[in-house]
Amino acid sequence: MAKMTAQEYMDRESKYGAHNYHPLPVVLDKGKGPLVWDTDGKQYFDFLSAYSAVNQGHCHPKIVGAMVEQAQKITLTSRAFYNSCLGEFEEYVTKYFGYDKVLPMNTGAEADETALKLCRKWGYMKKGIAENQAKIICCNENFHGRTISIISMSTDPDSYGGFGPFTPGFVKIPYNDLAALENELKDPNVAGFLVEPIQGEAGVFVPDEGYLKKAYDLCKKHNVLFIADEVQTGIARTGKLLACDHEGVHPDILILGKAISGGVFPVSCVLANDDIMLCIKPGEHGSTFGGNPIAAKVAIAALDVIKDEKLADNAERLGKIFRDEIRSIESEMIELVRGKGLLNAVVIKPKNGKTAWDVCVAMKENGLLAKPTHGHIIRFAPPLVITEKQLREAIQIIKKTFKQFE
Ligand code: IF1
Repeated sequence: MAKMTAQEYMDRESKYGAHNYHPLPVVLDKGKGPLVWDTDGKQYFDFLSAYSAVNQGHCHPKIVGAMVEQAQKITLTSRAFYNSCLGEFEEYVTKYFGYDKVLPMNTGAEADETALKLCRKWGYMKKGIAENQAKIICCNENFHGRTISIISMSTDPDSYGGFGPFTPGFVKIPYNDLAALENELKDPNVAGFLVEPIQGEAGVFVPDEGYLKKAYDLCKKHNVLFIADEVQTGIARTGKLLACDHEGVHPDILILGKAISGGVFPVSCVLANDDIMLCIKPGEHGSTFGGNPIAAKVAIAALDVIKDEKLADNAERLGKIFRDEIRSIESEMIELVRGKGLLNAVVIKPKNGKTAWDVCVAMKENGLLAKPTHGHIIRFAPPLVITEKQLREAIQIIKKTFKQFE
């Protein structure tokens, strides 16, 4: 059969697939570490990392090996029975992050939903909130997934538009605003505060130094659970194991996903101590694939890699180089560079009708893949295994690209 062209791949997706995305026009076929190749064999630096799911690099041999080995033993038992892998993962991940217990799920949204349910249960059983009166505070411009209850918290019309009616019980406040938080915490029906330590989708909004710690302390003062969504910021992405670690905050409920599996298999989970986690009783929550043997073995391998290869340190060190170098670019299109570790973003000022999208298409032509979020912000988030040499090569591509728009 004749080799398909990239356009033929794209046309086939358009014909048979839902149009719920607008991808950059590139058809990826292979990945290794920080590199990906398209169907024509062209190489790119991957500066999206599947939205920070591939922190360990594409097709990491240790993680893929764990999946292949387990896939030949037993893949799925459901939780109707015990299996030989889940307890190993549960012990490993609770000790890894310092919690009594873990509730395993599959996607980030499922883990966020799990955290919302757990928080409400705790509110009724432990805080004494009247049935169905529990409130959870969330932040404007949040992103926690795409289920109906999660988009009920959203302030982005693209996320919630046309999907009503919405789940009640959410109180929205401005991000990075402690006064607004304290004001809402006075309501005795508030059970939890759900927050991203850095707002990824919103455009890598890094809150003021001390915001997370002060927010956590305010929650403790009002007997409210501090719930950190580290699906995107966790697993070494921001230069520490968790973004909360930059401020020494230990969330009451920790939500993980994406890179907990290195992007090899859908794995997510919620971590909490017994006084919270045991509010959910047998039969009250679960998932067919949650905690399956492959997920268990893949996640152990993926978390091993983070520690063995010191990827948080690498992210911290290379992130500083990245921000310094990009800030040194003389370009009217670069309004602002912000981020932490290797989660960074460049705010683009359109010029001569050229936008962030045009910059991303040009970077693609030059061998680097990144995608705009919210129109004018380009997120730069390479796999944390990238070397300094590779990072500097990638920075050269970015510099060359911005020169093309002068
Ligand atoms: C898409 C965004 C990023 C997340 C946080 C939970 C989830 C996500 C902080 C849900 C997922 C993904 C979803 C994906 C694109 C990507 C994304 F642009 F949508 F917002 F990263 F910023 N909490 N983020 O970032 O996890 O259910 O997807 O496993 O929906 O387009 P999920």
